[in-house]
Amino acid sequence: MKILVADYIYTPKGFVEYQAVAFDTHIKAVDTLEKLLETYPKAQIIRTAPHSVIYPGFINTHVHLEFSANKTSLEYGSFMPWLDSVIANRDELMQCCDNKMMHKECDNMLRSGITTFGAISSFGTELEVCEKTPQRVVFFNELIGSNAQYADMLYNDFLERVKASQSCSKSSKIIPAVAIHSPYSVHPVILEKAVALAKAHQMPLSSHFLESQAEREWLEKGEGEFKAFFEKYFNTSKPVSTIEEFIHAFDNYPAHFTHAVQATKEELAYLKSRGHSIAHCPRSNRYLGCGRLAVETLRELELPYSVATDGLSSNDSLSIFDEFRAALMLHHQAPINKLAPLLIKASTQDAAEILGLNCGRIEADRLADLVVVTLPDLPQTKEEIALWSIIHTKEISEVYIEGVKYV
Ligand code: MCF
Ligand code: FE
Repeated sequence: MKILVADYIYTPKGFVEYQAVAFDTHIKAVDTLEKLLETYPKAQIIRTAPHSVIYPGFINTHVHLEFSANKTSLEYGSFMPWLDSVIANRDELMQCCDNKMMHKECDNMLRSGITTFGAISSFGTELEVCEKTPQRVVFFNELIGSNAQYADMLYNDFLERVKASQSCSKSSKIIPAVAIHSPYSVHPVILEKAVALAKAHQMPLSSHFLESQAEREWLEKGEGEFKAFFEKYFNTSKPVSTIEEFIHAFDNYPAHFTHAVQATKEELAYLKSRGHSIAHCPRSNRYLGCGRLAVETLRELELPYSVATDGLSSNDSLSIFDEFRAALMLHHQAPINKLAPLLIKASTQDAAEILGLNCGRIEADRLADLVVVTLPDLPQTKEEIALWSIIHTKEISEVYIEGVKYV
């Protein structure tokens, strides 16, 4: 048994002062050190540095580790030129991206306080790294393929990858999951099969959704920048689904939709009514010229959302604190002191609930995934702790996953 003592603890009831957390693999209790010692007299006491805050480990719900080699290869600024540059550079980027590189990015995530991440896997090449990393990994096997002719072959390849991740799940913290690439790139027949598979095995399910204006124009009218793209690469000039058809494919099983920047309020309200949620990637959206997700509308609709970095294919780091700071800047109209605690909640308890994980909250019986953030000085009020944590944290001071210390 360990007892971690800090000036502040972020609990579901807010920040509490002068308390401590008792845990082994799971959290046992949150109380004063004196009280905890009465119950656990032999526990190892760990005292954190002054001005430290204990948070639940952060959850980065959406990252593409396989694209970690990108620095300047892909074109940022606008979605279609970016997608063209992915097609042109993908093979080389994959070749350069070895286990060492992906392992380093997992370690960077760990040092930013990420104890769980959702790995969107296009090819399955990061499986070994995800098996070995200390973090819990929701391993999202990606299904892609809009051409009916190749759909079965692509679906079978996807099934093989799902099976491989299922066999790893016994000896690691891997949780097998399903990712639909997007409404424009997945044929409705295999989309339906994949959603049914996720439901049958109760696997987390996600999809990129209404990321760019071009995507919306293509799905609605079969026009715009995507038209030339599909004509050039796939010899087709009609989208495989409408927005409505795509959304309805998920009617019977909740999914985590990434981006949704171009979704209307009505569409978002429908997603809410079906128990879905959104992954918000502020830097990716900005770098690919996709616009700003109206998080205030999500709040109004009570549509749950998480915060995610996306991959280095559309970002400059996989740090969750870098992402929080970017979110504070992107949503410049929002009162900063209100937004900061919402981002923290989105990346801990909301993300855990969305992915069906027993972590993300510091309370009894949750997995002991804990992160210590040390502020450079005393916060004046408890209400400011979230903001100071986001502003000042480049690296966290300590990380525990299922009670084991990794940083
Ligand atoms: O989330 C971003 C932007 N939207 C779509 N896809 C990706 C993102 N980052 C990487 N991708 C991958 C995606 O998983 O790029 C490929 C897919 O494998 C694009 S389709 C050729
Ligand atoms: Fe993505």
